[in-house]
Amino acid sequence: MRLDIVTIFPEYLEPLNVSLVGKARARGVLDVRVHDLRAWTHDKHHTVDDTPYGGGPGMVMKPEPWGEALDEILAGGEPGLGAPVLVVPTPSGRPFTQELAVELADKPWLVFTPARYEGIDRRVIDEYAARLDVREVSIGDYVLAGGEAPVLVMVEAVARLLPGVLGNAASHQDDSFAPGAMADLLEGPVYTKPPEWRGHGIPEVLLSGHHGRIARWRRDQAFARTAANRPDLIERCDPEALDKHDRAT
Ligand code: 6GU
Repeated sequence: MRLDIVTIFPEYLEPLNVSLVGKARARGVLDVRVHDLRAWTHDKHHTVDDTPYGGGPGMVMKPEPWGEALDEILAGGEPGLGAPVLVVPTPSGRPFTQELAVELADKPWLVFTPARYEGIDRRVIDEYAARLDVREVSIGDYVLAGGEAPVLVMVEAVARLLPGVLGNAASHQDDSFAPGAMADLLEGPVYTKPPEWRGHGIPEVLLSGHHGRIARWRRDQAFARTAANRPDLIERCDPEALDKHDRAT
């Protein structure tokens, strides 16, 4: 998978050299290219922003550098790659979900345009929406100073779904929010050695060797955690997915 990221803070994307994403890059599974938007400015101060039409606070990112940057990146696709999906991080976008991560993980090429200030001149999005699949995406209901942290979030969520990136293919089968996993419940608690730590033991059932009872216990824990932390997920889940035991809890 190829990823292009255009930003005025290339250093902000350094974490993409570390851990899971860093290893996927080193192994050639991911081809990540970080570009400095200011390379497509032509004035002495490398200006990327200007005051908003209609007045109001803050600054807006000028369209010309984005247009030149995106045109050059789009023209540089290898044969067979086709057109990229353009992912525009913005608090006004559609929610980023596991479902969208799964959809994006199937694309050969993604281009991200993390913005600063009050965002990018709308004409840039309109221009490329006429030619490309453009997704305006938010990572949650809070406001960040820029789209770089959301890009780190989205790239990690997508990269771990790529074939061969996670050590164990089964390890995302029952992720919280994985489609169809554990009937959309959050994951429950996990334990490892030692069997006693600071006076805390391990739930007996996990030491029992009874796979059926262990699966039942894990499901009950997942249900209890979901009810406590995300009652909204219980309310909108299919009643068929809840058994008698859940409904009594
Ligand atoms: Cl994608 N960008 C910014 N600036 N703030 C956000 C966001 C994105 N998602 C949630 N808050």
